[in-house]
This record gives sequence, C-alpha cells and structure tokens, in this order.
Amino acid sequence: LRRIPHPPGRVPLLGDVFGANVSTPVQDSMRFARSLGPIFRRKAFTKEIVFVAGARLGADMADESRFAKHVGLGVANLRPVAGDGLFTAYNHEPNWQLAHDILAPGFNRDAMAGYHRLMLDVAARLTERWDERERAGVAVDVPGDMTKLTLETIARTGFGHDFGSFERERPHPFVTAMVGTLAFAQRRNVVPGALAPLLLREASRRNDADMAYLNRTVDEVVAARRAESGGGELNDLLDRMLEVAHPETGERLTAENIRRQVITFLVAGHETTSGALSFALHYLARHPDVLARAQDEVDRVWAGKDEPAYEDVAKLRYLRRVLDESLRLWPTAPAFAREARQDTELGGEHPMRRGAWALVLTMMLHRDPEAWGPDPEAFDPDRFDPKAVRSRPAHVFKPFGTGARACIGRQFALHEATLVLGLLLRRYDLHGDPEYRLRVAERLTLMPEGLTLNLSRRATLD
Ligand code: MNH
Repeated sequence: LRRIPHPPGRVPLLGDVFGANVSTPVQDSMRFARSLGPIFRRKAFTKEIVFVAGARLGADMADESRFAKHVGLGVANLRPVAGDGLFTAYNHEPNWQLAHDILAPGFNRDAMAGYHRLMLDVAARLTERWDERERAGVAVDVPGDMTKLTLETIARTGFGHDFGSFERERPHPFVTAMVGTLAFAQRRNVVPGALAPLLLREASRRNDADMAYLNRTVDEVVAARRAESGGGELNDLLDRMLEVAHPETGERLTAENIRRQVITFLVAGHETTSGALSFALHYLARHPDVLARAQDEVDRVWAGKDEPAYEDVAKLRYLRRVLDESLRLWPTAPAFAREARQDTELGGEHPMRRGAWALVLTMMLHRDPEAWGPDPEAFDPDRFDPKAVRSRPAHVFKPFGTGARACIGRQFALHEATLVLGLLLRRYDLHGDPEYRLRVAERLTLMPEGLTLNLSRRATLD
C-alpha cells in the first residue's frame, strides 16, 4: 500500500479531506487521478480507499477468477433501502443467485421484444409533450423529461404500473424520494461512521421518510398485482417475482425479498438510463456533424415506417455508437468496487490480500490514453466502429460493470435509449444553448444539470 501514491498534505485524523468536494466525490477523484496516476489512495478521516483509474489495472480487475464484486461504499449504504435485492446483495447471499436465475429470462430476446410496444407508447407521451413545447417555442428540460420517460418505461414494462409522470409538471414523489436516498447514501461515504448520527441527524430523518415512501409505493404496486384475478398473464418482471420458482430447486422469492427487488428495479431501471439519454442529447446538440449523420441513418433505416419494429432498433448502428461514446465519457454509474477472491497481485505489482478491494473509476478507465489514444476527452462516436473496437485491448469499456454481477438490464437500457433517440432525431432538430457549460450532478449516479434544448420539428416529417 505504501507504494500507492496519495494526495500531498495529508493531515493526521482528517486525512485528505481538504480540497475535497463532498457533493461531487467522483469528479473530485477524477481530478486526483489526473495528478496521481493509474492507482492512488485517498483517506477521509480513518477510512482509506484505493482507486483504480488506469485501463491496464482496470482490465486486470475484470478477471473473474481472481476478483469479484465488492459491496461497499455507496452500494453498501443502499442496503437499508434495497437489502438483499440483486444490486446490493452480497455475493454469498443465496437470494442473489435465486433472484438472478428467476429474473434473467425477463431480459432475454423474447421478453425484450414484448416490452417494445410499451416502450413505444411511453415514447409517444414524451413526443406529445415535446411537440407542445416546440409549438410554444420553449426549451425542454432534458434530464427532467428523460427521467419521466425512463421511470414510466420500467414501471409499465416491468410492473404494469403507471406513475402518471407526464401528467404532472414536477417530478413524481417517487423520484424525489429516490434521489434523496441516493444522495444520502453518497454523503454517508464521506462522513465517518462515528460522526454520522451527529452530522446527518436531520438528513437521516428525511432519509427515513424517503425510505418509508419508497416502501409504501412498492407495497401498493405489489398488492395491486396480487389482487388481480389469475395473475401470471402479463409475464413481466413482477409476475416472474411472484409466480416463478427456481427451475432447479423450486425455490421462490419471499415477500420481503420481492419488495427489495421491486425497489431495486424501479430505481436501477430508470435513473442511469435517464442520465445516459441526457448526456447523449447534450453531445448530439453540441456536434452538428454527428447529429446530421445520426439523423441520416434514422431516416434511411426507418424509412417508410410509422413505427420502428423491435428489430429496427438494433439497426441504428451509428446511433448506438453515439450512445456508447456518451457512456464512455460519462458512465452514469460512475464506479464499481472489486475485491480479491484470494491473495493476489493487481497488475503483477500491487499485492492484495483476500478480501482487499479497490474502487474502479469507470470514466478514468474510459479516458486512459493507453487504451483510447492521445485525445481521450474528445467526443467521437467513431471510436466504436468495429475496426476501432478490435484494435483496443479487452475490458477497457465497462459502463455496465463486469462479470457475474454486471448489469442485468443492459439490453433493456440500450434498446430503450436507442429507440428513444431514434424517435427524437427523426422528429426534431436539436438546438443547445451555446452558453451552456456541462455541469454534472452526482447522487451515486451522474446527471447533467440544467441542460435544456430548443427543438424544431424537422421538415421531412408531416
Ligand atoms: Mn444496471 C448493475 C450500470 C441500466 C438493473 N448496472 C449495474 C452495474 C452497473 C450498471 C455499472 C454494476 C454495479 C456494480 O458492479 O456494483 N445500469 C447501468 C447503466 C445503465 C443501467 C449505466 C443504463 C444506461 N440497470 C439498468 C436497467 C436495469 C438495471 C435498465 C433494470 C431494468 N443494474 C441492474 C441490476 C443490477 C445492475 C438489477 C445488479 C445486477 C447484479 O448484481 O446481479
């Protein structure tokens, strides 16, 4: 550990807390990565964290035979909300494998094709709203509206529930409570455990109220489904949770675990996708050449279709690269932790004991010139054309994490985001505010702050 650099000016007891910004810990760590290199450590009070920012070391941590997911920091802080739900479960908890096996078929090709219709319906609610804005000549609130869209999408496809997000101006209280618990979990990282009761008393009380609201909401969603006669016909995630037994052991999820899974999917299933869509729209508005090329592709590939069919979405190859490139620069789940399964050496040079862990800074992994070339900060979707991808080392692009605990909703998110971007680009030209400078808000996830766009309907339609 001694060989791993840390910021200068470390103070006994306090550690490296000076110069740290508590509301943007990830962007703060990016700054340190730029001066300290591919691996470094930071200490807040008594807690010391090792950060991995280099592509070579990050790729080494993807070796599943030597490393596994570590449930720590922000993820561990969400345990009071999400318990042993898929995202926050410890590797050894039996409910992880059980829920994984029961729910994974909910993301296979057939299941995804079944969600497509509902995704189109939700997207139509968004374009209705954006048409009104366009006619009124007012800008749209991109992150706000993307959150309405993605919350409705996961709620309707997964749980047959309608939050009515588009029927209200302000965010749904579910979103406010969720953002509250995410921000609280993030703040708990930088406040030492012993001081938490003191420093976070008020915040902690608010967090209890937020958790109670989330629990109440999911209990209502589950109760409504149980009350329906028959059940099991919708074949969505909630039906799987309630009706499906493990194919080998015959085991079922308990009511308490189902509650945890519903919260997990409602939160994990929309917040990060909303950010990904928002960043992509920001970059599209900033890069007229990229926008024109993506619009060209949509016009060509979806020509003559009122609505794209399920198979038409994956055909938008260039638009998918735009999305990948946005997730490269701003992976909306910006870090993941990995622990050693046994004593090992990270990158052949840093000894790690069994159970020792480090935090992979995904966006720095994604900006290492060793893997991405001399200008890694530049937005360039051509980095994801197949030839460029083949010329890069493996395991240097990890917006969805890695290994057995990687994102179960990856295909869902990519299908939804590509579909929606395709529909929006076919319909509108995007005009960003030239004065806008990208500001990124952090609440475990990343979201562009204050991003608005002006729209104009494209002449090719109507
Ligand atoms: Mn998702 C795990 C990123 C969309 C449900 N997700 C992860 C991890 C990352 C991630 C990174 C791994 C975290 C870790 O190692 O600690 N997820 C994303 C991103 C998007 C996303 C960037 C959108 C873009 N995720 C979705 C969607 C759903 C979902 C959509 C559900 C419909 N994610 C999950 C679940 C897990 C997860 C559940 C936990 C999986 C497991 O541990 O088995």
